Amino acid sequence: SNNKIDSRGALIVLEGLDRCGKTSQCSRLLSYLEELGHSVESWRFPDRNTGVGQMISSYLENKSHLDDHAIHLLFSANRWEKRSLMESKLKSGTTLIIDRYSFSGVAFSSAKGLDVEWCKAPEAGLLAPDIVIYLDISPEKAAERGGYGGERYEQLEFQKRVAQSYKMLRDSTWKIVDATLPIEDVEKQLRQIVMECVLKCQKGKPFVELWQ
Ligand code: Z5A
Repeated sequence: SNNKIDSRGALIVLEGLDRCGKTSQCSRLLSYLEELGHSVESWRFPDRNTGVGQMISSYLENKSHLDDHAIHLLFSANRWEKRSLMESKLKSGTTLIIDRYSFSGVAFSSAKGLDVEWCKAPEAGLLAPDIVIYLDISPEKAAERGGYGGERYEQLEFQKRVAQSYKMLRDSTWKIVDATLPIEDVEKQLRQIVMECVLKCQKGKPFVELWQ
């Protein structure tokens, strides 16, 4: 009937600079929701397992060179490869916790000097997250955490430009969380934000698409 509620899973994205703690928090959220009996999966972009993902991985490891525009489009294609699976998972009631998404795509490429609108264009039509949780940490503090590996973007000056780019992408779906707090305190805040969102989506919050 017309009154039927289209219950669905929530699309939750974590964003932030390298070393902000996204990966740690995604796995904690996954366990938390599983323990509560929710259907939930954690994904990450880039998804290095696909054919496109392998090209991205080799680029990030400095094993291949690609034009800035070309790599931008590969990151975007890597999300498009997963779009229909994403929609069917959400419709079947599975919540997705995603480590990086289109905002990383735009923030990193525009930090290299590419035009922001050009960067956004290939993302239009992907599903918009129900919330974006931005784990906020200064580039200097993030660098202090150590473990900066040899990957392409792991340099302080570049991370400073990425932080600036992220700032202009913020909108009403964003929650900014202080990522310098102890890991358990960050986790506590995230649990609350995520549960609220999961409940809204169970009540049939409509899907929205990015940037059109
Ligand atoms: N990229 C792009 O250009 N375009 C795109 O479209 C997409 C991505 C999707 C690879 O991403 C690169 O691709 C990435 C952006 C670009 N480059 N950079 N920079 P990736 O996902 O493979 O890599 P990453 O996300 O940058 O790195 P990561 O290792 O997964 O970092 P993390 O998830 O933020 O952090 P973590 O592993 O959870 O924590 C880092 C360390 O800090 C670790 O030792 C923790 O124990 C510690 N930690 C965590 N939380 C805390 C707190 N609260 N206090 C103290 N210490 C903490």
